Amino acid sequence: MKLYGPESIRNVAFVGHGASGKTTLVDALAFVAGSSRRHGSIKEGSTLTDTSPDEIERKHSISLGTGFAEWMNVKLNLLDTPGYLDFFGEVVCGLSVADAAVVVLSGVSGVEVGTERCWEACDHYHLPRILFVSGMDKEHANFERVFADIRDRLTPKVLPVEIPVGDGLQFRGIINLFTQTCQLFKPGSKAGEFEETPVPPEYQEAFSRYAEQLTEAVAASDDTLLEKYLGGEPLSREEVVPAMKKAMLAGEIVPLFCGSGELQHGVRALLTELVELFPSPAELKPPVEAPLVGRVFKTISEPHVGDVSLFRIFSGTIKNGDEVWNAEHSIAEKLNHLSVQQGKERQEVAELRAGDIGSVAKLKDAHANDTFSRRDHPVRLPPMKFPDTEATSAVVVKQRGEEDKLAAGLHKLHEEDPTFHFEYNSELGQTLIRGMGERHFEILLGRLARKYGVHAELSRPKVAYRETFKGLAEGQGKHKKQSGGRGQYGDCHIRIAPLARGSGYEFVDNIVGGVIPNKFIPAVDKGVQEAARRGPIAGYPCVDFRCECFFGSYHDVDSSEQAFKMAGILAFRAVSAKARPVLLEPIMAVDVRVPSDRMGDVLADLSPRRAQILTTDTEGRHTVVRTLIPQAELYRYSAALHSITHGRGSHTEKFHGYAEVPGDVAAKVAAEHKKETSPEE
Ligand SMILES: Nc1nc2c(ncn2[C@@H]2O[C@H](COP(=O)(O)OP(=O)(O)O)[C@@H](O)[C@H]2O)c(=O)[nH]1
Ligand SMILES: [Mg+2]
Repeated sequence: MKLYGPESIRNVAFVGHGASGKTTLVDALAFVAGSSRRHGSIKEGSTLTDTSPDEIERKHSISLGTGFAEWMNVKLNLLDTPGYLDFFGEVVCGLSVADAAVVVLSGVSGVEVGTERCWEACDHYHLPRILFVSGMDKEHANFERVFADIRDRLTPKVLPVEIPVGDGLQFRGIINLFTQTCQLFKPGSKAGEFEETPVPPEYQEAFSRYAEQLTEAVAASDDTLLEKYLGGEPLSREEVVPAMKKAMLAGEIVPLFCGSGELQHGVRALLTELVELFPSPAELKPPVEAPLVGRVFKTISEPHVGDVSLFRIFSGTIKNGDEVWNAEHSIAEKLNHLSVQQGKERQEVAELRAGDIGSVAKLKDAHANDTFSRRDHPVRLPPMKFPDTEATSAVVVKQRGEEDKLAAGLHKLHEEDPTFHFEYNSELGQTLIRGMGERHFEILLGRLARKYGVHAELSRPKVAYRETFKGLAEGQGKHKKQSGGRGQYGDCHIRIAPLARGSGYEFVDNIVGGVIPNKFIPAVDKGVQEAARRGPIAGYPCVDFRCECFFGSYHDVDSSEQAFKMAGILAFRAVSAKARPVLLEPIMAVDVRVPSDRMGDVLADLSPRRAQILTTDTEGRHTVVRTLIPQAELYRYSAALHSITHGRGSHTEKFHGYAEVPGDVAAKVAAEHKKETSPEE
């Protein structure tokens, strides 16, 4: 491969809603440029960037795929991202190393949830972007409708640079306002063959209207051009393109193109626009000044190869075999077999320069978010910000004895996917996983089975209930045993009193006159604490109470720490049942963000979940509802919210505290506990 310097590289992320045509378009771009050998298809599972068995089977992207197209002596690095929100972490990985984005829309569906979400993410990264309406050949595709949709729901700064000749099944050409020419497709062409013609007469009116809009908007962004324009002089393509590029960088213009990735229409023109309208890394400021800065934005573990790390260089050059410094883990890594990815294929290269994207296999300890630098100039780039997890579940192995393998497999999955987390909760005796949604979990479990040989399934997470007391009570615990030899004697009187929520446990020694010798009092405390691990209602740990030991007796010979601990246990058991015990449940602070027009349905769903609504605030078209919801009511909430809002709602959960469980619910929990502890009944 040729060597490319920063001025001849473009890093472009392809983002948008699922099934809008991103993967097909990326495949077509690489193919039309001559950089990949064949034009693949989703149907046949042969695209450049949907290469994992999951993606081929499900016919949609799941993880970030990378390829490149060499065009006009420029290397276009193409980052194909998945559209489903469950895999939004991959979009973040892609955008964090892109200098620009193509937002792909379906000519049939226009602006969708995923489009809006990706648009916001591009805003966050301040990326210049191009809008591309793909699938113009699909039945019911309609350019004008999609254009209006974009103006209404994404940005008023959209400016068509191409308009189609015919929509849907009539789609037969593209008029380019830059070149002022029309490409008419050869009938039946499958490889984008076209004939260049003047603008057809029936399109003259639309052409003039859009061309006028375009010239005016571009002229308005540049003083010299504006003067010329107002003076009535025509603007040439050579003048318009750089001015537009500048306006795009400033976020003032978003050009709109159209075509068909499947039929490769509009693909050559798009290649040229990507080169001409998007900035090269040479034109952008690197995030920090240092001789070498590279970000690992993704690791993929591949069978037979091991871990492959994808990285982008922001400054400096890396040669094959170079050693780089990973300041995150304070280790040096040797980059052998330096490569670039073309889909799943790796092409070895001698060196990669600033701005470029490459890959390297078998590093010792490199993960997404790590930075490559030089040991004498260590750098750690600020981490990519991944979305908060939306869903929690428990996971169990199907076959006993595979628990260790499960933990190892989950660990690998987490290393590959920063939006996936897991932990073993020893109190509940469950492995809990957190991620973006049910679809995300499903994919992860499939990957776990295929790659790591662990078969596991989702199960409902148990709830970490607590117990506490609402009343005062006192009583005695006496442990006395006389079974030949030395006996055992311990006797204590305790009082239980409630404490404020969150205060934990307190022990008060109120023994007077040495009725219990000092050395045995801590043993009473120990006994109470041990017994309080299993509360009187349903065996959950007791919290937020004070235990006061105020009286007792002892025996000169038979008393021991062990005996007083036993007395403490007996005392707690006797007194706790009388101190009006109640069940507490974990409450989560849940922020739900939904389109305001779905608020009614969302609130209707929240009420049976025993939600306490704190505030509702409007943010543009959205409403954010802050609520407190018992954790027990949140199982599969992300899936429910998804279906109520057609994918437009999202939520975050954070532990808030414990609160008393209403009587009817508590009775159910207690009954379940009884069933579990005495299954023979
Ligand atoms: N007719 C037609 N079908 C397309 C076009 N682009 C994509 N498709 C089909 O639409 C579906 C989704 O395409 P895909 O590239 O996976 O979309 P992505 O989810 O955005 O990556 C697949 O069945 C494609 O074959 C197009 O330009 N024309
Ligand atoms: Mg895709």
